[in-house]
Formats: sequence, structure tokens, C-alpha cells
Amino acid sequence: MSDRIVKAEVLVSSPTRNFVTLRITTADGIVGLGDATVNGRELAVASYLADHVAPLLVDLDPGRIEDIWQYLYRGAYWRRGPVTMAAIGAIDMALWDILGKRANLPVYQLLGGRVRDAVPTYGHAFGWDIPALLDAVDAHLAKGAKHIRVQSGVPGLDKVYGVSKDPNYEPAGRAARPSEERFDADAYIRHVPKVLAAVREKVGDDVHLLHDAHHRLTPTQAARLAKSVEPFNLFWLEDVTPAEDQEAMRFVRNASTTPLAIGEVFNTIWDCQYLIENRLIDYIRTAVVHAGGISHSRKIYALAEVHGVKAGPHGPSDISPIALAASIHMGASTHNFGIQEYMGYADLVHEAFPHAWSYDDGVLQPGDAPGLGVDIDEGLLSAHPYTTAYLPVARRMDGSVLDW
Ligand code: GCO
Ligand code: MG
Repeated sequence: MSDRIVKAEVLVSSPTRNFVTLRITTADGIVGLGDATVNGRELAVASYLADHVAPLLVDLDPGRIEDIWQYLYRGAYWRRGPVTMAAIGAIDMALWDILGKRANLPVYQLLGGRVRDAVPTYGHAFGWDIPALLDAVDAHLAKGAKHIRVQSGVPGLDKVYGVSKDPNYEPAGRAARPSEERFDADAYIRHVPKVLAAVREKVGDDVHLLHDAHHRLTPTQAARLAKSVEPFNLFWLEDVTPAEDQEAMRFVRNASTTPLAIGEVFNTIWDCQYLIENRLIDYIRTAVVHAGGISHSRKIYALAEVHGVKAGPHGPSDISPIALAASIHMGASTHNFGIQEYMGYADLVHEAFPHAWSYDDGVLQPGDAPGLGVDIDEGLLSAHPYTTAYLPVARRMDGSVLDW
């Protein structure tokens, strides 16, 4: 029973923030959706898809999901990287969506069915100072959160990753150039333990706390931070160093028992292999969209399972409700799925991408609609066209560029 792809269209829109959406239509009239958003480089993925890949998809059998993945990955010769892998990721999730609609089953059922009642999540609490952060933590507790990521301002710094004056934090700025911020690692490392001590004292032992260092520290600074926050019993400490130098994680690992999470910018299983096989991390953070879709993420999660590592996928506002759906379906059906980041969306994003998945009381449910269960309001998307937007650039106090 085979079908045929007749069309693959790319929609670039900006309902409050930019998204790249792929829509695949089959001869039988089944429509599958995929997310291909790479924050700050959206048009590169849109062109990769529209100019190079969409024409190749026409006439292929949408049921040959793994073969199409291999054809696009190996067949391109030039492989890996966020642009290529997000494009493949979008196609892969659209094909799983089509398969689910064809079978009249939700994708989690195609992946083996539920292994848990609900998908646990963590959200973001932030404040410029400790009292403001404690208020934000209260708001999360009131909504039933059991896991909370906490980020705060740092005395002496006027911009800090993860903290915003606006209650809806959005790191990508809609402007012609990236904004810039200065970072003082010593001030940061001195301040974070005070913040975590205050939050731990407030919430007691039963609430799980997380923190994201966002790739800024040297191995020695990262090890010092991981060690000094040990008393506050973090659920995880994320992205302590830039991910390229993977041996650095061994240094941090040897210095403390604070659980480590990394990998939101990784694209393939080969980026994850060393850290997982050497048990240098506790959670792998790859996003379904940026790591080649459901088919490839399953392999990453399986490798992680063998080595006692759990999945803790990236879920900020730049992962669209379509990619989040793919992640929720995987979370419901993957045994070593630990937690899903859920930052939430502006109301307009929920309206532009009506979805069967739901969030309540700290957990996500995939819903039972066939496929991924997400639709698009095309009118709303075209009413909000792409707007140039960039993630910030960070510099050390001496002006030299640092990982943001
Ligand atoms: C996270 C991330 C994000 C990224 C953003 C970049 O853990 O949620 O670090 O906040 O900075 O997704 O596009
Ligand atoms: Mg992060």
C-alpha cells in the first residue's frame, strides 16, 4: 500500500517569533507537518529545504521513512550541521505524521505505545534579583511544577542569559544585528551558589531545581561551579562548557556529583557518542528537530539507554509546537526519557499551530489525534511574515567574543 509525495512546501513565518514549517502532501491527500526552525539562521534552512530537498522528495514513497532519511543524509555527501540536520529533521517528523494519519494512530503508538502516564517537564523561573526569582518560583509552584529551572541576574552585569525584564523571556531580538552583552565568569560563579541556596531553602527538598550555564565557562570554572552547587542537590546543571571540547566534561565529572546535561546544539548521534559512551553526562539534550527528526533521535536515545543516560530534550520557544509534539510523542514512548523542557509559547503561537498535545500541572500529554496532532492556521502564519532576528552575542569584560 504505497502512496507518493506530490508536494513539499516551506512556510517561513513570525507569529511573535520566527518559525520555519515544512508541509508535505501526498497523492492520497495526506498532509504531514515538520518544524525546521534554527534560531537566527531560519532562511538558510528554508533555502536548503525549498531549493535543494523539496524537489527530490516529489514521487518518493512517504512510507519509506528510514530510506528517505539515509538518502538525504548520506546522499548529500556534505553531511551534518544544524542546517542540514534540521531540514532532515523536519522531513522525518512530517513523514511520521503522515504515517500516523494513514494508520489513524498517534505517533507515540507507532513508536511502541506509552511507557508512562505523562511526560514530565521543567519550566523557566527567572528574576533580576533573588526576591524577584523567588516570586517567579512561587508562580511555577502554584501551577503545579515539580521541576523548575532557575536563572537570575548577576550583580554588576546588565544582561544575563535566561533573565529578562519582560515576563516572557525571548532571547532572539528582532533587529538587524545581534545585541551584545558582557559576561564576567568570576562574578557569575560567585553568585550562582547564593541564588541556589536561597531557592533551595524556599522550596524544601521535594522540588527539583535545574540551572543552565549556557556554554560560558572554562573547564576549571565549570568544575568549580559544579562542586560549589553540590549542597543544593540540582536535578541537573546544563551546558557548563562549550560542547566542542568533550574531554572537558570529564574534568567537570571528576570534580563533583552534580548531574550534568548537555547537547542542545548537537545534531547527530556522533556528536553525542563520546559523552554517552564515557558516561560523562546524565542527560542528553538534543532536540528532535535539530538532531535529524524522530528516526535519528530514537537511535541517540537507544545509545543513551545502554549507558544509563536519559533524554532531556531542548524545548525553548524556538522549538515550534510541531517539533514539541514530536518530542512529547517520543517522551511518552521512550523508557529512558527523563524530562522535557517546556518554556511555553505566546498565545498567538498556540493559535497559529493548533495542537492536540496539552500541558497541565507540570506534565505534557501527547493527545490521541492521528499523527503528531498539530495543524497550522495558514492565514495567521502569512499574516505574520519573517522578521530578521538574532540571538545575542556575548563578550568577556575585555571585549573579546565569548560563547553566548
Ligand atoms: C535552553 C536553551 C535556550 C537557547 C535557545 C537558543 O536551555 O532552553 O539554552 O534558551 O538559548 O533555544 O535558540
Ligand atoms: Mg540550554
